[in-house]
Amino acid sequence: MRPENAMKFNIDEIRKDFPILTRETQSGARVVYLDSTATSQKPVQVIEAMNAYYRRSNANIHRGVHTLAEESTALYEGARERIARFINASSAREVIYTRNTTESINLVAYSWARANLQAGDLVILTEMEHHSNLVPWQMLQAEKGIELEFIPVTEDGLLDLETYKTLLNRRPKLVSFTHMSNVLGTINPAQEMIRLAHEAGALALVDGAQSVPHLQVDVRALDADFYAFSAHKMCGPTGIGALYGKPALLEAMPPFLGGGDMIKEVKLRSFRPNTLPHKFEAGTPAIAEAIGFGAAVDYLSQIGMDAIARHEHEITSYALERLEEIPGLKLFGPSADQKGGVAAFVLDGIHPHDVAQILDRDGIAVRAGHHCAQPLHEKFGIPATSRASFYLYSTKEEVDLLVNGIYKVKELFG
Ligand code: C6P
Repeated sequence: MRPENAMKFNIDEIRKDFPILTRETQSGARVVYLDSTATSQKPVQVIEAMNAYYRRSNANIHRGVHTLAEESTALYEGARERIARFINASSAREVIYTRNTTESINLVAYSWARANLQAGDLVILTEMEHHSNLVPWQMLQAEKGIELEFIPVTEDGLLDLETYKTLLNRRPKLVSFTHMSNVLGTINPAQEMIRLAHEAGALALVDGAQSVPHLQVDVRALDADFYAFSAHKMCGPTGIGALYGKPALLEAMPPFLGGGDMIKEVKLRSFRPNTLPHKFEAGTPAIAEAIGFGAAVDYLSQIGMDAIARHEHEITSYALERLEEIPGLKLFGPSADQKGGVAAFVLDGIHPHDVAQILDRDGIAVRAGHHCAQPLHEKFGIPATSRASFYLYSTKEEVDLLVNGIYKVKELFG
């Protein structure tokens, strides 16, 4: 188990770990960072771990016997061990380093799905998926003639589980869904959905891009077959993510990319793939980033995922309460009890991009657009939303600044 609550949750102390939170924009406004769903900020502990690696230990991994190569390999593999523990995988060989959630999902689509799915086989997705859990399956549909069905999203931003149960009667081969929506914030009942998928004879792939950073995720308790996530949304660097997979599945899957490090032996006309997890990691990987990823899970573990989730819940409840007071503002997604720290909204008669641009004048960073979930926006009959999102360093004061900023936007547009 991960070490929990080793330190008391102290927001002032936590904010000191994030140097970027004290910077100002060109207009002299202090940055109010409300875009952690796009990417989180990085604490000094992560920045320093990567810095120290380049200053002291930089060398390629798995290739040399010299001191630096051994140190570098130990740091890279040590990070994997800690990431595995963080999601409660039973062993580090079940954790494949990838570039991000997108690549993790593509790994499953290219390796497992191309080897196991045929024309007519059904894959169930949901209407709230990020493009990274839609497009790889659409590509496979075009290539192999698989079928796709979608669990509908209800008006209040939840998955329609009755329809899911009906779809399962069609004996899908795979159910792939997001644990937490990046737009609605909805936390889906992953354990129940996976159990139902298994009862129907399907495997379950979970997009954990938004859940692993914010919730205590236990892949074994969930019984997920595959679980995908990105370091950059959980205080880690960009350029690295992970795919958890059950070892029996990973063992049976063909390699994804070919090249150095993923092989045991190569002849002119053949090769033998390496053991797990290296079989899926071709070429020189993102070594410093893996070390930063390890430092990020150490950081989050030290604070405690339960404490982080409690703090985010408090901030989100407060934000929803305050935003709901604003005339002409419509929020999307369920109540705070069923969602993570995301508040996507539209303002009557004002384009979401204008909202974001005007907020930016006061240093308030929110994202505007379809957030790579275009079909979900279409479902709600809107092209875009403005989205504020919260993380362990977010404060009620920042929520107040957002609300004041929105009133200013309304005034400006009359
Ligand atoms: N969502 C957002 O602003 P990558 O880019 O591979 O690290 O993560 C992709 C991804 C997959 N699933 C979900 C649920 C996500 O939220 C994201 C990334 C960011 O909402 C960037 S578009």
